Amino acid sequence: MTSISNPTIHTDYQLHPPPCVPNSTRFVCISDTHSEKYNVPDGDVLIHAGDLTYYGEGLVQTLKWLRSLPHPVKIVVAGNHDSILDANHWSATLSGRNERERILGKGRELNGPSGTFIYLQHETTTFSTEGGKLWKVYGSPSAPRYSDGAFQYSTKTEAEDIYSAIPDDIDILITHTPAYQALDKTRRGKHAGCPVLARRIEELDRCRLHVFGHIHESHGAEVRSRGEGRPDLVAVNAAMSSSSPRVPVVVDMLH
Ligand SMILES: [Mn+2]
Repeated sequence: MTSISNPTIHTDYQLHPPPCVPNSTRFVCISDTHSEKYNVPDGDVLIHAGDLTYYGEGLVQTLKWLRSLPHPVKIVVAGNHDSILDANHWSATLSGRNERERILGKGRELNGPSGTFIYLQHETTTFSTEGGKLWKVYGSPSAPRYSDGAFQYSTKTEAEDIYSAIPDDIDILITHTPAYQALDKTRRGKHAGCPVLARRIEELDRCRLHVFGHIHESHGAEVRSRGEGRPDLVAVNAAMSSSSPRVPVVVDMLH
């Protein structure tokens, strides 16, 4: 039996994936581009799951690149490297603040009416595709503390505060961190994803797609059946940065 949410996923293709499945929305997923540019196939929606920059450097270049891509909808969250976007993390000095404002001002200019992207920092957005399908999305830049970095939390309580803000009825979740035990294995074999996020996702009955990055070495996609009339959940670790070549993960979601 084919589930209504049956997704088609492409993680390995030469330059162009096969055409989009009819009556679907094509999501093209990237993350952890760290100021580098990649070949990105066309699609209805581009999702960037954070780490646009390398320690805050290269934000403007990355936004220019994202702006040049053809996707009619582009949704972006930040990551632990994007310290310039984290007001709590950026330098407390006046020159630091001025520099931040200067760069963010340039970023805002780039986010004009043409070539716009939707930046989500613990926020929800909805959009509809050309075919009229409405999607509800929540995006968060957070991750468990690891070394120094932006948007990180240290305690279970902080994590619960962050993830309890996700609306129950979202279709798509974008976070920088993976959830615990879902494409979150480091090269040392440790599961570095967030258990609080994993528990919250279990409560999101309508969620069909979770896009994240952060743990570069667990790039890929997996589909999890959740039973009891709930749609399958596609987890995508979209991290691009790697010593071996990778392509963006493409997911066609039936309407
Ligand atoms: Mn990264």
